[in-house]
Amino acid sequence: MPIDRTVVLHVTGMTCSHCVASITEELEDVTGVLNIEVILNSGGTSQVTVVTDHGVDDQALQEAVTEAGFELVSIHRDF
Ligand SMILES: [Cu+2]
Repeated sequence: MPIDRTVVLHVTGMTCSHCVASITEELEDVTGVLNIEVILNSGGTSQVTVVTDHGVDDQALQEAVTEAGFELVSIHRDF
């Protein structure tokens, strides 16, 4: 049985619920992504948790964040 794993992204440039919606939309399209959880820190560093069961490509996450118009400052994995 696959185990859900998380990747935590630290993202800057997000300010409101629209930002949360657009980053969620972009990340949902990345292969392997099951769920997204955003803790918005308006004007600061927001925490975006990506849940995956098969692993996910860092480069694809990076591109999704950029596509949404924000900056990925770091990636933390539990695996
Ligand atoms: Cu916004």
